[in-house]
Amino acid sequence: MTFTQKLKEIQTRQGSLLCIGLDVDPEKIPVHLKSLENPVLEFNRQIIEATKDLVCAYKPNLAFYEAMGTEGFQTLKETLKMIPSSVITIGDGKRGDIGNTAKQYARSLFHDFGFDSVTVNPYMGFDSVEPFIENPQNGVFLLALTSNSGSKDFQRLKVNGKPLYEKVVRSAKKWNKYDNLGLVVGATHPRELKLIRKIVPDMPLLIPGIGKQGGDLKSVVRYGCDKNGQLAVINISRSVIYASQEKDFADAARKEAEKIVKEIKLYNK
Ligand code: OMP
Repeated sequence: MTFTQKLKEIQTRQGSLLCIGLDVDPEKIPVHLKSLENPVLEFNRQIIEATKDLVCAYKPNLAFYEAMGTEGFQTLKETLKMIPSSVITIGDGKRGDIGNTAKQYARSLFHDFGFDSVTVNPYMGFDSVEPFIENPQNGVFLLALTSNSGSKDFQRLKVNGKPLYEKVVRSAKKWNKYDNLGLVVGATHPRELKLIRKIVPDMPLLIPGIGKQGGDLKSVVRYGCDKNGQLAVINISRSVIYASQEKDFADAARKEAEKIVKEIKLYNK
């Protein structure tokens, strides 16, 4: 089964397009956890326990774990063990390097950590992407049009009359011979999201930027889904995992996730 087929199956079974970003900042976790041996791991355990029936994916951003040094790597590995196989994991490291080095990144993320999918920066071209996509079961989300304001600096520049991000989208479509390639499109660009979905009707789109970054959920659902109301993976990190920074944080995260799932269903009719 290819990554895209697996994603569809999981989204159907879970009845959800929501991806929770496990972007855990030790300074933001509730005080009562801070005396534990590994507060971040306990935080993740409780968030996962409280939300695992509401999501299609979890996306730990590697930066938050790398910033904790050796212990962070261990925490990430332990966190991955807690995520049920009924959902997808996305290792968000936005890697990108020459083929020989990319091979090592792919080995680390897919074999050592065991992620189902990863984010990759396509700026260095096909040979930097190839090592990630050679196994159809491994999913790859290429950065196309990112959610941040800096996305205009390069991604929107015109190349032969078309914006650079569109070139990335069309190249990804061509490279997708194993049905395991997807794209990252920020929720902050609804018009472009619609256009991108038209170019790639059958590819997964990872869509971050809802919540703290101000993206609009309704347009993300309307424009980001495929014809069956699937294949959009809508990521929300801070506004779910820090819905409360008190003892009730896991309950609060669940309530927030439930609210979002309900809204997605409403817009996805
Ligand atoms: P929140 O803004 O807290 O929901 O977090 C967004 C998450 O998505 C972070 O892990 C970002 O690094 C990631 N992200 C973006 O915010 N914008 C992008 O364009 C791409 C990503 C990503 O690849 O996930």
